Amino acid sequence: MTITFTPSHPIWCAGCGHFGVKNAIVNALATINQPAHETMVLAGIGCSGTIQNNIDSYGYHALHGRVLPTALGVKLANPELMVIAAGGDGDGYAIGAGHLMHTFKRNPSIVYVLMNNGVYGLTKGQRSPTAQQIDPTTERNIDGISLGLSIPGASFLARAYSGAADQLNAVMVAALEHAAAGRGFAFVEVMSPCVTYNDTYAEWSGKVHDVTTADGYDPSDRIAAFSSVYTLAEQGKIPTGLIYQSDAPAYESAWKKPGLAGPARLDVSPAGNRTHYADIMEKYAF
Ligand SMILES: Cc1ncc(C[n+]2csc(CCOP(=O)(O)OP(=O)(O)O)c2C)c(N)n1
Ligand code: SF4
Ligand SMILES: [Mg+2]
Repeated sequence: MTITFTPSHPIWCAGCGHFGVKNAIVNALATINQPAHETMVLAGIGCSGTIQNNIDSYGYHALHGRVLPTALGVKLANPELMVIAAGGDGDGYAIGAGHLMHTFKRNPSIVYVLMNNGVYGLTKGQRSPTAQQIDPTTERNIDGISLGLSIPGASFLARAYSGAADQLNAVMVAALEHAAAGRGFAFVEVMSPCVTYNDTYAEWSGKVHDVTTADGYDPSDRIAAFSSVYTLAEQGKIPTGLIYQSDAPAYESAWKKPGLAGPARLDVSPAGNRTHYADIMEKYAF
């Protein structure tokens, strides 16, 4: 099946980190041979949110902060789809923060790519929840990986950097494979600089540190992952890589029965269900 949708060209500023994120998603879809007509990319509101216009798949532009519940609804309706949610740090850690916690907890097999640039790029550079605060004694920035590590259902926590394409590509492929295998929620935070309002390339290039390069690093060890993330943050580093992966049960495993299609693939037409409707009505007959 061919879809007729033609991706548009990104409208981001030259040098925006979101280009690297888009390339990594496109590359990962190709690497796992994911058909376009079996893929849905949903995005929130922000410069990051326009990414769903630029990828050869079905797409949906959700309300600000509401991309995760919308993506979950799509996955429940059609569990065979590869569902990729995407958005910014404002979208995911501010207005949408509650949804992020509950998605970690539920662990549905969808991918969530959060582009972290420390600002609200689209609305001209206000400070986001990940911004380094002016006075760190009064307000500290949110760390989405630590948040995920604190919630038992979380099954895939990774961070990458737009300025390090090889690692970003590898992490993105692993995330899509995690979701495609029905292993649950694959969370990828990408450090994705906003060159116009918060150009952090020079700073972040010196701070990113791949945790998996440590001797004997075991991504299934939650306590070691916590320790590694905190120790590196104390040293002023940004921990990256596939930080944590577990076999927590996926949300849909509770109700998805073998051989039973999701609601989107069921025949719900009155014509196709006459006998069934007649059986139901029979129960109400006096
Ligand atoms: C309900 C609602 N509140 C506020 C806004 C205004 N708004 C649009 S995008 C945005 C934040 C975008 O920042 P982020 O999610 O970090 O994405 P970026 O542009 O940095 O990629 C805000 C507050 C909105 N569109 N809808
Ligand atoms: S304003 Fe920032 S986040 Fe938005 S497109 Fe430009 S560089 Fe990217
Ligand atoms: Mg942002």
